[in-house]
Amino acid sequence: MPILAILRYPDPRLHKVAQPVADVNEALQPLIDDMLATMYEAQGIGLAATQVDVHQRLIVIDVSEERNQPLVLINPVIVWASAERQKGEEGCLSVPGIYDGVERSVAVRVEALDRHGKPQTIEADGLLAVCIQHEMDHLMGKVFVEYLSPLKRNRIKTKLVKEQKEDARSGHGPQGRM
Ligand code: GNR
Ligand code: NI
Repeated sequence: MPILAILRYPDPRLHKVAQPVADVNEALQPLIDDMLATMYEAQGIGLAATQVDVHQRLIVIDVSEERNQPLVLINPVIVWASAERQKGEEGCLSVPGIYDGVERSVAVRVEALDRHGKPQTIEADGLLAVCIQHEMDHLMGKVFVEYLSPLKRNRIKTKLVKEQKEDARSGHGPQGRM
């Protein structure tokens, strides 16, 4: 199962809007498996297809402690989000080493297809609710740093561009730094 390269901010491809998956079929299964393998390898709790430069509405998530409860959400739609919101610390595999507070709904209800094309409804709160909202933002081309002040965002941009130049020079791959 190949590990996929994760795009790093400020790569403009992170801002592309994903298109709905037209047909959930066998052809999609290798991508799902590769995204799960990539998420586990990177020790993330979620991964959106956008982050591996596939601009389709597909996300994988696993917020379990044992890393054995994979969720696959295809064409996800948030059908309800709590009015109650809370600020929590977020990170992103596409923004390595950066953590900051983002306000999100504390609970959401999501409708999506599973990997077999079967409709599923997920009621989420806690970390799962945060993760779902973070991943759905990716599908819309939005990265969490866009919720931060322009000053913070520009500092992050400068830091990551510098790191990526150093990585390119030393021959370290994109996965070399978290
Ligand atoms: O691994 C991840 N951890 C995380 C922590 C707090 C809020 C959101 C996340 S998602 C992130 C993986 C990722 O970048 N998914 O897009
Ligand atoms: Ni992310």
